[in-house]
Amino acid sequence: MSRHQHSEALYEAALKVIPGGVNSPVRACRSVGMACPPFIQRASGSKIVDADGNTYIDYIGSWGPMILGHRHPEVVAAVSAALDRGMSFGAPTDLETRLAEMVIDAVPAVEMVRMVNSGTEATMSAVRLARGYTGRDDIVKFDGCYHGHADSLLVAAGSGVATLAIPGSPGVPEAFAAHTLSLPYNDADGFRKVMKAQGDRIAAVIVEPVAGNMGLVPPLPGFLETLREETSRHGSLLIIDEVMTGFRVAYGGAQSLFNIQPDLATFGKIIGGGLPVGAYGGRRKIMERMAPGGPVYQAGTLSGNPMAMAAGIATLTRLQAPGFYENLDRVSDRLARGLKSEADKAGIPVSVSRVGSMLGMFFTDGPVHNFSDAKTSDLERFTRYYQGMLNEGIYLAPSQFEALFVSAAHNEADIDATLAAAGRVMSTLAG
Ligand code: HOZ
Repeated sequence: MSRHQHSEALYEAALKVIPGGVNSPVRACRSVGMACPPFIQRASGSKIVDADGNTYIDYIGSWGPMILGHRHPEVVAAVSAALDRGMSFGAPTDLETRLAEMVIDAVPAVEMVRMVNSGTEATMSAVRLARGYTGRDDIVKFDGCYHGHADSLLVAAGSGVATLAIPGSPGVPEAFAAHTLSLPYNDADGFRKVMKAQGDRIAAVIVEPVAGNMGLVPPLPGFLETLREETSRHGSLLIIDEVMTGFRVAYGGAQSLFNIQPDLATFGKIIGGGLPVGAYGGRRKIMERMAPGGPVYQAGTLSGNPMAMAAGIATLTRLQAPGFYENLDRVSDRLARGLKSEADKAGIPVSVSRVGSMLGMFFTDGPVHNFSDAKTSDLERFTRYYQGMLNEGIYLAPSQFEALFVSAAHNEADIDATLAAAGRVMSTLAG
C-alpha cells in the first residue's frame, strides 16, 4: 500500500478542478517525478504532517515565511487577537502603521513603505513606480532571478519557470518583454558594459541580493556594489528584491549584510508571518509619487490586512530577541557543512552554498555563480536525492532551483536526523 494513498486521492480530486492540481506550479512536484505531492494536514515547529500521517522535518517553511517555525505561539496569539477585532475592513488600521514603522526601523533605505498582498504585487508595483518616477520604460533583471509573475519580470526567470524549463511565457506580449533585459547574475563587467551603452534608458535594475530562485547563489564581492554605482551614475533606480532575504539573512535583510542602499526594496514572506503579504518601500521622495499623493497607481482590497499585519508584527518582534540570528546561523551552518560532508563521504560531487538560514546544494562539482552554472547540476540525481529524503521524512523543496530554509524551531536533533538521512540517501546515489 502506498504511504501517500490519501494524498493521491486528494490530488486526483484537485486535478479535476485546479490546473495541475495546485495553486503554484513547483509544489506539484512534477520535476522530481512524484506521482502526487504530499497534501499537508498540519504543521508545528519544524515538523509538517501530510494527509497520510507521515511526519517530515520541514525545510520549505512555506517557501520562507516560517522563520520561527510553524504555529509559533506568539504569532498564533497575535493573529487570534486581530481576528477578534475583525478579518478585513478595507480601511486603515493602527497595525499597518506599526508594521511599516518596524520595517523602516530595520531597513535604513526604507523611509516609507506600502503594504500589498504578495511578493509579485510588491515587485510589480516597485517596477511601475520606478518607471513612473524616471519616465523611462526599460528594466534590467538577472538570469535565474525570479521576482514573481508580473509580465515585465517573467523573462529568463528562475523558480517554477526554471524548474519546468519553460522558455518564455505565452501570455506575456513580446512588446512587454522587449522592455526587460536579462543579464548573467554576478557578471559585474557585463553589467557595466550594458549600462554604458544604454543606462540612460534604464528605469530600474532589479536584483535578488542573494539569488534564491535558481537554487541558492550568493553575490560575488563587488557585484551588488557595481549595481549601486552604475545605477546611480545613470539615474536608474536600484530595486533590491528582499521578498526572500528580508528579515531572513539578517534583521535588516541582505542590504544590511552587504551594506548596499537601494532606492527601492521589496518584501514579502517573513513580514507576513505566514499570512499573505508583500511590501515595497524606499526613499520618501520616490514613494511619495504613489497615489493618492502622486500619480502612480496601485491599490488592493486586502492590502494591509489586519491579521497579516498582526502576524508580521509578532514575527518581527520575536526576531529582535538577542542572539536570534546567531543561533539560526549556527544551526544552519552545521546543516550546510554536514550535507557537504555526507556527499563527500559518498563520493557525490555537490556544491553547497549558504547565506544565513538559506541553503542550496547543487549536484555539480563546480562553483555556482550564475544560472548557467546552476544548470550544470545533475537533475536526475537531484530527483533521486529528493525522493530518498522524502522517504526518510525530510521535506525539501522539490526542485534543484529552489532554496532550503532553516527555522528557529529546527534543533540539533532535527539536524542530526537530517544528516543521518542524507548519509543513507547519498550512499545510493553513485552511478
Ligand atoms: N515560487 C515560489 C518559490 N520560489 C513559491 C512556490 C510555491 O509556493 O509553490
